[in-house]
Amino acid sequence: MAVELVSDPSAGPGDGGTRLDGLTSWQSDWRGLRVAVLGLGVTGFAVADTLTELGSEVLVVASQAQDERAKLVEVIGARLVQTDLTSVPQDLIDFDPGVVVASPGFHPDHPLLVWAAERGVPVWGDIELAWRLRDKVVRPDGTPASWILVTGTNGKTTTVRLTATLIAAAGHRVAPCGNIGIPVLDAIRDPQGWDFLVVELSSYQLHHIRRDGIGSLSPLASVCLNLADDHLDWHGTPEAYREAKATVYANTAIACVYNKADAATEAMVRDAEVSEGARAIGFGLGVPGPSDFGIVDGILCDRAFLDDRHRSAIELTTLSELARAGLDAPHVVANILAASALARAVGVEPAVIRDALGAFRLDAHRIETVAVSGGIRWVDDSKATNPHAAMASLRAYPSVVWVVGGLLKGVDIDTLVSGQASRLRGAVIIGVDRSALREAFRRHAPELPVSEVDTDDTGQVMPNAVRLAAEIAQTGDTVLLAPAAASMDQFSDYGERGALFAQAVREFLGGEAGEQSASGDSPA
Ligand code: UMA
Repeated sequence: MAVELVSDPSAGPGDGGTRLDGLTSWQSDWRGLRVAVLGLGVTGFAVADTLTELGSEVLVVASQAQDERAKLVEVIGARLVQTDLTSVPQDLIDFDPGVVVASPGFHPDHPLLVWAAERGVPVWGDIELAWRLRDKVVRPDGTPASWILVTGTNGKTTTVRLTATLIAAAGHRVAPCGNIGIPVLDAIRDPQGWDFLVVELSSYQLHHIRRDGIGSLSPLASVCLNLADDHLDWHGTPEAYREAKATVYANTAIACVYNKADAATEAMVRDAEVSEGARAIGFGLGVPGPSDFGIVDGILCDRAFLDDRHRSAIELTTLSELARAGLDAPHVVANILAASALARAVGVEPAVIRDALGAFRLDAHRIETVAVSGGIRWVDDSKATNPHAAMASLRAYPSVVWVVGGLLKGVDIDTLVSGQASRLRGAVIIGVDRSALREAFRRHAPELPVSEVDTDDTGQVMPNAVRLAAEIAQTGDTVLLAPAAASMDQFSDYGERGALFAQAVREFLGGEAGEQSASGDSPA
């Protein structure tokens, strides 16, 4: 019996594998399994809630921040230890867990993970746990929902939303989940059940998935949209970040979708261990080869999922139709091609894709035109939290006053400034990490007007940034908030940063702001 096994040394540290290998279903016997859950954000709570429901013994180890979740931990039947998380609490040592489930943000060198590794206690992420439990609610044919995985440095959330929208338009029940903010464990426990989960995975989540065990995750289709330096403070090196991202393709059953403009993603597919028969499908803004998605004379085409792909292609939609929906910025078109490839891989018809794209709108703070006034367009792309995203955004406009800066997370800003200097009318620096930016502008655009918002004046960042940008902007220019940096130095998140920018623009422009609205606007 499982409960006895827990007190058996074979379920303890160093040899948890014996029992854990058998825990591959919601129907498995999870009772009495001692699980330490690290972190009490949305993930930690979902993990604790799931495992207590299954009868496991759960100890949540979290920081001292008091919030509603901390109060709920005992209600759901778990124990909570609150510490500063810098050392291993005695309660955890006494608890002697058979497995540790770490929240995504926990760095591999975190003292608690090092402690687990030294004791031989397996460490899972929430994604591995969710995969093992994916059959809680099954489809009429008895199988669990199929998983489609989406990662990449930029465009993940938009592509997840697009993919889910396209598949739902074909009449399937689809849950977008994962790093977009909905733990996969919450999706798999939804009683209504799903045909597909479209799972956004961060590099952190991918790092925490073990691919060697019996519970190995096998998606129907997967994509790494692009790869550029990000989260180096967490992963340590670009190679470690790349390695984490590459695991998205492991065990893929039907289609490994990669970016033809990004050789790193193609190499990941080439090196991946995939299921027999899985195909590599490229996407790109150029003319597609056989097995690719691409563009011919303004027409988005599928040249992968048709029998006669060596001589013909299927039309999906056109760039002019996308422009009408505000979806024609090059990086958005790339996301659309990737999402279409994933949707076609699971059988969605081209006509369904065309109609669904016509009705699709981007989320707020993603290359969103907030006003056009006096011939100047004001665009909120606060979601551009790293240089790669900011580059895609800058490339969508010919002449830009760039509002840039925040927390640079250790990444290189120099290349972005040198590469995009020619399209800049000027720049306004915000945020705390400004020396690298100042230096990059001095080196690569010494004549460019560059203004700075005072770091001390946190509440006034955006009104000041908008005022300074307006002093530089001329008719035909775009004032673009694409900070290339995280927001937490001066804002609660990128959403607040973008909302305060939009508010400041509207206040600055007064009555003129309504001259043209965001929807239907499209970048050059
Ligand atoms: N914590 C510590 N010490 C650590 C790590 C975490 O004390 O070393 C604490 C945190 O302060 C928090 C708790 O542990 O109280 C858990 O935090 P967490 O940051 O791991 O995460 P969750 O709240 O569970 O949210 C996570 C993702 N967060 C991160 O990966 C940092 C969410 O992505 C995701 O939506 C959610 O799981 C559901 O899957 C957010 C994110 O910023 C949006 N992701 C990064 C990104 O997109 O760039 C990767």
